[in-house]
Amino acid sequence: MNKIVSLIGVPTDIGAGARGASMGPEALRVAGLIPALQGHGLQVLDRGNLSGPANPWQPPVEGYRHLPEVVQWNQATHEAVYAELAAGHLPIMLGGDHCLGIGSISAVARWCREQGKKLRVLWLDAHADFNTNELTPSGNVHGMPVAVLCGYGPKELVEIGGTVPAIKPGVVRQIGIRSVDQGEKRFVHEVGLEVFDMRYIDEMGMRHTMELALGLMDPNTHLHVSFDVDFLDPEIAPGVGTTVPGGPTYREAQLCMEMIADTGLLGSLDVVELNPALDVRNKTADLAVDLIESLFGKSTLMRKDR
Ligand code: EXY
Ligand code: MN
Ligand code: MN
Ligand code: MN
Repeated sequence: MNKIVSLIGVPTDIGAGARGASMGPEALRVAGLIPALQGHGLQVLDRGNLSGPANPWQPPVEGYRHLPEVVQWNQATHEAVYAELAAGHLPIMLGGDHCLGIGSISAVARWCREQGKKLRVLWLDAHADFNTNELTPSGNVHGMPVAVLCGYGPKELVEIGGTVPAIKPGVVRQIGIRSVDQGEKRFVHEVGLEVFDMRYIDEMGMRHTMELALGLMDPNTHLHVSFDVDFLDPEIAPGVGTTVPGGPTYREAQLCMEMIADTGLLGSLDVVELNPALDVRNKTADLAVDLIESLFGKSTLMRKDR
């Protein structure tokens, strides 16, 4: 585990359907993210927030809302994430809406290619985020980042990492999925995305799910976790713009994070879609910090075999 983590605030709601995720980075800091990470022996560099264009709040054009602004935010994210990886740090992106996954994961993929490392992406989300401009019901780019990373999307976005596609669908494991649009569902099947949806978790349990999602990783693997806070059940995490009932419970989410920590391979993290305008006394931010602590081994000392 890399011991220097860099926090990169990406205060944008440019790709979302509700305003407010732009306040996410500050809410995570207010919830005590920095001392929490330091408490686990990590050195924390807070790089502050990236800047980018304001949200013009316009309707979609050719199936995309705010595409030029989404491109600018993601270019900035890509460069910032790549710089931290090149410095040997573990970047944590404080979102911001999930469109920022395009910039962050394209940077991680570029870094892995250059270093000859394997990549595994865990996509923790209620949504598959696999829409295109033809399939999307909303035009919101936060519903498209996985498709864009796999090469399906506008040229300006799919080319952000230099190599197209930035990643192959085979490196992705999606967990917690329970809201997928009709056409999106067909497309997910067509490309063979590996999805552990809530039905799977209900039937097989989180432990078995995570064993498969984390399976077959050799020690030369860079594990990127893209944690959309709407992954969590809205009863425990109301502060998101696109709540979907029936998500993982507190204990299921903890186990998910703990099993990721146990791999020792976590190399980068996005924490996205936290919307303080919809939260209750920063409850969702507090929970996100709690779960991030588990990702960095909060419960490891309690295990007798360590
Ligand atoms: N599938 C819906 C759409 O594309 O509009 C909702 C997407 C929500 C995306 C959220 C954040 O993960
Ligand atoms: Mn998402
Ligand atoms: Mn989501
Ligand atoms: Mn704590």
